[in-house]
Amino acid sequence: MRYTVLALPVTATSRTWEFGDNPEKGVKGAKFLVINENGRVPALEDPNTGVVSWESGACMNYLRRAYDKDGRILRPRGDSEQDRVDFDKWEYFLLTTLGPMTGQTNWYRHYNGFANEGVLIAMQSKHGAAMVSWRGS
Ligand SMILES: N[C@@H](CCC(=O)N[C@@H](CS)C(=O)NCC(=O)O)C(=O)O
Repeated sequence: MRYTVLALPVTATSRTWEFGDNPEKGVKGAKFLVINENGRVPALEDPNTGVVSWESGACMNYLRRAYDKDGRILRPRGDSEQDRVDFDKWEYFLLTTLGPMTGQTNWYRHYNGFANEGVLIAMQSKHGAAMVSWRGS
């Protein structure tokens, strides 16, 4: 989502939230749950329109509709059906494969508090799949 914002003619400020239920700073805290009741980042609030969104795909599509109305910046390479499919397939790959695998890999590597053999095997498998995904992109 960060790169979507950077690509568009819009000024944005970002805020970092932390894991946990700290009422002021946590993604499961009261302040953040007003923005995203699912308690996860990314989320966005657009003061220009009052729109609030979460889920990276929904946020990116909103930003495209709101700030790239003519489809000049974030769009398929051309006007053919193949161009549209190429755009869609990379977007879906990002949302359904690369994003989730990378997220799980980060969780198991850096945040999971209890390591055991099953978790380590799962991590290696996820890590491998995420790396293959990144290499292929
Ligand atoms: N499918 C969601 C995934 C969101 C997600 O899992 N975000 C993680 C960080 S990458 C998070 O906020 N985790 C905090 C938690 O689950 O407590 C999206 O694409 O936005």
